[in-house]
Amino acid sequence: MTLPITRSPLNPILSAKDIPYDATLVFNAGVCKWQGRYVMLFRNDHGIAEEEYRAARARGEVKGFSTNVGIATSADGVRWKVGPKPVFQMRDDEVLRAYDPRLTVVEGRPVLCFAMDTRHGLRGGVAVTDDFERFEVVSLSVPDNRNMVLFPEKIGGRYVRLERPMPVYSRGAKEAFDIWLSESSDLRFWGESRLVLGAERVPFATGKIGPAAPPVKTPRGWLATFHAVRYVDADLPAWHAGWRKEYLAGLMLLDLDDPSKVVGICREPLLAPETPCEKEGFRGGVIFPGGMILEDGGEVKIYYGAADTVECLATADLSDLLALVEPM
Ligand code: BMA
Repeated sequence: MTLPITRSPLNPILSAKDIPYDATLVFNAGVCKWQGRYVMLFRNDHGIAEEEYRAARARGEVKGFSTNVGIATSADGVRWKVGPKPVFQMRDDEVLRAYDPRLTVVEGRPVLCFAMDTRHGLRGGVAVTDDFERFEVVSLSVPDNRNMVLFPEKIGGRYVRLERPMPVYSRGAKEAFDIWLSESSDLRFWGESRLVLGAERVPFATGKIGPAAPPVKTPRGWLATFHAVRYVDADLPAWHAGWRKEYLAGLMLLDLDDPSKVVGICREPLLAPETPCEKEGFRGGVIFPGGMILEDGGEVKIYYGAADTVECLATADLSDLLALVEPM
């Protein structure tokens, strides 16, 4: 089945060669429209070159990248100008790194959701900013939770986020992780948590699923991408042996008034790894959407990390995307 979504001929739209400071893997970006331009925050893993990394892994050593978050801006959402230095980074005795930024403008203010690796587990964070220079972290979850994305407006008087906790004991299968939702009155305290979509309901997932880009509002419901893992039998091209997880982009529609209710889902992956920059890289076969913009004319821009190495763009028509969604 050919789905009505078109990859940008300029892909990858952002990669390490575009970055004016140390950069190796530039991917899993969040994107929003703010004050008349597009703003992208991207993950930058750096500090080790490809050959050095491959050689260390082949010797059985584990080499970690350093990670920061950089900024790029754009007038058209396609061609990007990268800021001179990283804008967001977390590291101390406890915190190893912050990564996978997701951006939502809510009540005119940019909000950043991010993942954080710590010595005591993976946490999901929420930060607010007024200038993309200073970020105030207002909330950090208990472990293990991440992939948080905020809806662009309050629903029923509360802020709402999708998230992906990792229940290792209770789900009966390795990495059977699902999409959840929580609400907050102030972005700090989160509760009323409930299940949105179990991994077993996604026909093309054989492993975990999780939120991807922050949802966009349409007359028929909240349109949301998600990521889904499909295990494969042979190693995929990667900078290390043993990589056997394909990451696919999924599409679902959530109820406008109660977004914990799934109205429908696209039964096929919206995007599966196809092009060289999606199939080959640090971890080949990975597509991970992090940004979605609905333009006034109905065009939807979907930004996604490819192969954990570069950032790509695909576009589709809103009506075509809505037509793909079938009742659950
Ligand atoms: C997930 C996260 C993502 C990454 C993906 C594929 O667990 O770490 O940041 O893109 O794996 O490696």
